[in-house]
Amino acid sequence: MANELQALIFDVDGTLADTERDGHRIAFNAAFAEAELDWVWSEALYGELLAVTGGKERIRFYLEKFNTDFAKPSQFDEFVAGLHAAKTRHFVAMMQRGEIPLRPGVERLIKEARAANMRLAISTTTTPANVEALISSTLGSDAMQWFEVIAAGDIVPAKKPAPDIYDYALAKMGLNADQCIAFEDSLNGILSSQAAKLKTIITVNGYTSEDDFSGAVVVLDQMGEPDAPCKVLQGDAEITCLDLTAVKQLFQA
Ligand code: XBP
Ligand code: MG
Repeated sequence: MANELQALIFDVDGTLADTERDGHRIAFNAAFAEAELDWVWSEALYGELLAVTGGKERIRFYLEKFNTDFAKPSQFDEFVAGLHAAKTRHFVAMMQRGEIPLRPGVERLIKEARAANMRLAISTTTTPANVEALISSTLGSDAMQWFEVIAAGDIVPAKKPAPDIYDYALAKMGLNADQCIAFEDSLNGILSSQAAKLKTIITVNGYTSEDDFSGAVVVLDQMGEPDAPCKVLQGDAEITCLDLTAVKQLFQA
């Protein structure tokens, strides 16, 4: 018999909300335009850039692989940090304007878990200000308090797919991996959660539906709502709406 489930640990980008294509990508492009760079990240190019997590890391990857002719300024680290700070400013403003909603079922599951005194945490590579802006604008100004740990961004040097951000969240909560379950949407996400030995539920999105999720406890198209069911894409669970009972069953299976 496995341990009793103590905590749900959520990834943010792609899992809580579809932030990549219409959020982060747009914010990067706005920062590039503001800096008078002619870089434009199309939807397709951004899909390739998602191979690398972290915005600063993604900018460097773009220059290494897709824009090799760009003459790097002498203060390159500062240049990247400045671009990324502008991108964060744009992204936060977009979230504050409520441009990206939570994915189906996310608010329902988080509220059900809270009502059941389940412990909640966030584990993400994105910048803390982005998490705060998304959570506050969608769940309310006090909702950041619902999560006892917000493990985010540069808090650990090695971002996903490294396990470090999950290890950090577990250590802060004083829990072991076999007492928690992770929610992810991408290959880099599940590589990270599984390297931290966490069982992982996947909800795919447009950029990640072809990723290899062979180790997931289940792969769903979304968490679903009672009147708008989810689809099971991988795994033998019969789930039409990912509620806390279903999460506990997946954890025990
Ligand atoms: C999310 C990311 C992040 C965002 C950008 O991955 O890869 O890098 O795209 O965030 P995950 P910053 O969902 O696995 O956490 O620009 O703030 O770094
Ligand atoms: Mg993600």
